[in-house]
Amino acid sequence: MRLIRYLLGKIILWNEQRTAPTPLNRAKEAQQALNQITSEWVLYEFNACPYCVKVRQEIRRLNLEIRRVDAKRDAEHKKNLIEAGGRYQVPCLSYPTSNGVIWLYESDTIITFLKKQTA
Ligand SMILES: N[C@@H](CCC(=O)N[C@@H](CS)C(=O)NCC(=O)O)C(=O)O
Repeated sequence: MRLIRYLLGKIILWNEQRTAPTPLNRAKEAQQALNQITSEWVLYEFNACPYCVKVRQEIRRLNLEIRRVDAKRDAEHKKNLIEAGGRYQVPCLSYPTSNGVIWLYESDTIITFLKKQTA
């Protein structure tokens, strides 16, 4: 079972590389402004989670700089996700607002949010 999970993980990561999208090209100033906005955003993820891959590919395509943390291997990030986010589920995007930090779950919801921010 462990071996199957290991091999599946390898295939997921290999396929992620194989299908990596070309990043959008924007004007330097626009990219800098966007980088500033996303500088405090954090994506909680597992390395070989297919839902996380989906979000990572969209982050690549949209050419966003978003810090990624491993919520499986790193106990501190795992704890933070559960306690502050409320659920141990990845992907989860956390970002600060004037009303506090938002913890956004569900890959499709995250992707919709990312697209909106860059529209
Ligand atoms: N519907 C969710 C599914 C996410 C999901 O199932 N994530 C799995 C990892 S692939 C998870 O967080 N599992 C929690 C655990 O393993 O404890 C999405 O699209 O984001």
